[in-house]
Amino acid sequence: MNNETQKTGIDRRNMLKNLGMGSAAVMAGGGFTDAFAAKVAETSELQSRATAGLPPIKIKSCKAIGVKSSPDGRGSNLVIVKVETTEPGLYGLGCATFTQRAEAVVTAINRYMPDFCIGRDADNIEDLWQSFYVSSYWRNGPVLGNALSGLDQALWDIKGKRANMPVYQLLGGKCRFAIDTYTSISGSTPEEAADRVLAQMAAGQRHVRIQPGAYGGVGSIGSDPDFRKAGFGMERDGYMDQQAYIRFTIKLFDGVRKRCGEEIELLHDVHEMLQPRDVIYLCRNLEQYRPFFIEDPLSPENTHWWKELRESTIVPFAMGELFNNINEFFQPMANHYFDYIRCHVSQIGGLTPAMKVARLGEWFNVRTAWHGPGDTSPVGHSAQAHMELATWNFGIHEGGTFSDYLRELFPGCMTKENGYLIVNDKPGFGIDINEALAAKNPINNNAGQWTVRKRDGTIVRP
Ligand code: GCO
Ligand code: MG
Repeated sequence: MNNETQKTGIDRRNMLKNLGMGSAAVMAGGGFTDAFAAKVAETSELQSRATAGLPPIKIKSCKAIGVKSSPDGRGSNLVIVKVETTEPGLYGLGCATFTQRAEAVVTAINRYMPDFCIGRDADNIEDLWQSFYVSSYWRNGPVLGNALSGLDQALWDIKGKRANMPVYQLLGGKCRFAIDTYTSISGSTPEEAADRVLAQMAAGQRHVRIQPGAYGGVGSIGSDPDFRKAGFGMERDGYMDQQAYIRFTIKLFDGVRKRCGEEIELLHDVHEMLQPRDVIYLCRNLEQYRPFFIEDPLSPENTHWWKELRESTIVPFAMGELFNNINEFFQPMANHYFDYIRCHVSQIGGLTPAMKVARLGEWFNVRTAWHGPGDTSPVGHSAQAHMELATWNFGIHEGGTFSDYLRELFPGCMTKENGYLIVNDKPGFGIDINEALAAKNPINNNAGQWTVRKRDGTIVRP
């Protein structure tokens, strides 16, 4: 017996003795004895059994890395959280991207997270999540939600690396060999859209989202609105003709379905930009083309329309991009109002809450379609993919095609073949960040363009 096993053996005997004394005292109503408290606090024995002999690890540092998604200074602002631990070389990455307010998220992370995190036990993800969630008293909004998502994902990455397993193994292992995806195309005419869908089909995609240019047809349908002529608002404000958009979208589905056939799955994102009654009209007209799903049909202000919308049409719905809190999912899921969960995992709080919604979805036959555009970083896409591999009620993954620059920036980035995303089987999320390259492409305060008006200048809510 070497010194270590000898010591462990003695510790175990002492611990059992003390635990026995402690529980007797508790049962007798005497509270914890000092010996029991000391033994529980001295975690080495219990901890080493729980972590297969690995030493406990604490959070040593955490910081934000803000980086552009393309090297020309345009593209999305991506925010990554990097959490380092007391184990040399062991760190985790998480996605905290809120592209429109990226600098606010960076501040939330760099100014508030280190004080909160440093010295805490990196193993206790649920406890860290619950305590960070209430740490500012006010909660349930973006920015802090993004910061928490980044922290949470980084902790899962650490957990996987520590266990020497990909995260999907920790979540229950694979339910499928790879992850099916949808890609998005737009067309200024149904013919142009059909050509692009055919090209995607030739590249192996089985699901394509079709849009008339930008969301709501902004910038492509009608270009000379009255508010601009009247000098109302700003010159750069977008214009949306809601009825023209509806008419165009119906023609788009008709043209694409006729040219591309029945095999291809077609999707569409309303992006919350219509009034509920108009959504009902649109969806009823799209039913004949059998959409795979219609995305975000209602704005957060109109969610009381769910019952009526659901009863008015049979098209499947994906919902939740603008949800801030997983509690928002419970009622609509329990009522079967929608069919796909669509939250921004990098905003709703990370894997810990997202897995709760995903598992709840299995109960109500609702599948996952996490939000995954260009303003979800490759780290965020990987985190989603690990959940998707391990979630029986997975539906579809958005996007997942990455440029050469993103592949250099995020070594280990997933690959797509035949429309399927493949994760590498490295421990954690299997993805890293090239910090030197990131430093050359910092984020900026380009907040995107979300001011869209109707003809008379009224703001459209996305
Ligand atoms: C999608 C989304 C995005 C959002 C964007 C906002 O379905 O992919 O609606 O494209 O508009 O993430 O920043
Ligand atoms: Mg969307």
